[in-house]
Amino acid sequence: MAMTAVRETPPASRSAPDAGHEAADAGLEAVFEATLAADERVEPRDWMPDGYRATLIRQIAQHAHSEIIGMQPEANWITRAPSLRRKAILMAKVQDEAGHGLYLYSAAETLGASRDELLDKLHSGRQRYSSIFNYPTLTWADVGAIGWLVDGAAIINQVPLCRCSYGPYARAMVRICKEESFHQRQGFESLLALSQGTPEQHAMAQDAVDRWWWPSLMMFGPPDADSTHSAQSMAWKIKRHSNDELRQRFVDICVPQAEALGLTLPDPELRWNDERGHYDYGAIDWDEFQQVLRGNGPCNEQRLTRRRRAHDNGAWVREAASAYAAKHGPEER
Ligand code: FAQ
Repeated sequence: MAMTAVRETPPASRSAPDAGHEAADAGLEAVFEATLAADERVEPRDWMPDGYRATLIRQIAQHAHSEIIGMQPEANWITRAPSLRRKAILMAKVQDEAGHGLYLYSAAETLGASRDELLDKLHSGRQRYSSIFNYPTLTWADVGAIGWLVDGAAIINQVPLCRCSYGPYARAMVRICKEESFHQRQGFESLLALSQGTPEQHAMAQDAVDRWWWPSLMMFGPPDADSTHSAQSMAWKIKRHSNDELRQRFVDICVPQAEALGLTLPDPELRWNDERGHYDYGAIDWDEFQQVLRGNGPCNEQRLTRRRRAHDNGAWVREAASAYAAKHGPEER
């Protein structure tokens, strides 16, 4: 929490009360910039530029929607999990994702964007969710591949967000990252069991990795040269690293993990580059990424249709909660 500056009465307006709005705005902006420069947190009560607020709402909403839509591909396998233990683990994981969505919608609410408004934007296609959740889960091994690769990519992307300049988002990310870290390990362990199982199980694990690898690399967003928001978001310390930096970090971490799993990554150009101190990797199909963003991925339509239906089916719960609140008042809730 930023403790050094009093934002509600900035120096400019205190020393020159008649200097007008411009001086007051400049004073507020100076306090905001000083907070960023000191690596302190901006809090909901603080003044912030409109663009900073809008960028955070966009990113946090997109993130929250991803967590909620991201429940669908894995929930697809709850009834078909191969054992009671795997089923219990998967149910807990999917519930965790719901919880992440709720922390994030709450963080967005502190910026003045209500959950109803954000859900409405998701349902009407005016806000995005991550491209990765538009791919199907065809076999049980996909659940392991999602845990290993998708949660793995999420961690790489989200650990730096624990240092995001906006306090409520940064704090939500701390808890989310702890849980994602657990998810990633369960995915790895599940894939390892398959990889070391029968030849059919091994082939199933390899097939899942072959299908999820490239879409996982796309999760980090477009290449830096095409990233419209990165420069400003990094200046505002919302993002701490560029899309390509994080993507590279992910590749570097995954290669030895794939070896430990006894699986290969589907990229013939993947090789260690001594000069760069990183793995080189092949070209990503950015046309496919753009198609998925435009709504033409394999599951876009199904994901949104199911989400809208789940929301409609939950209308009676929202009505009952509101009626209860109206009857009993806030103190009894
Ligand atoms: N999918 O200028 P940039 C999870 C859009 S993890 C869809 O680079 P930015 C956990 C972007 O919105 C997944 N759209 O954008 C889990 C922008 O379009 P706009 C969620 C994408 O924001 C695991 C345009 O492209 N994680 O859910 C994607 O600076 C397992 C230009 O891009 C987060 O959201 C994409 N992959 O950087 C749950 C993390 N990439 O809005 C269940 C927080 C880019 O102008 C199961 N978000 N776009 O119309 C971020 O860190 C950033 O928003 C990036 C994109 C890095 C995703």
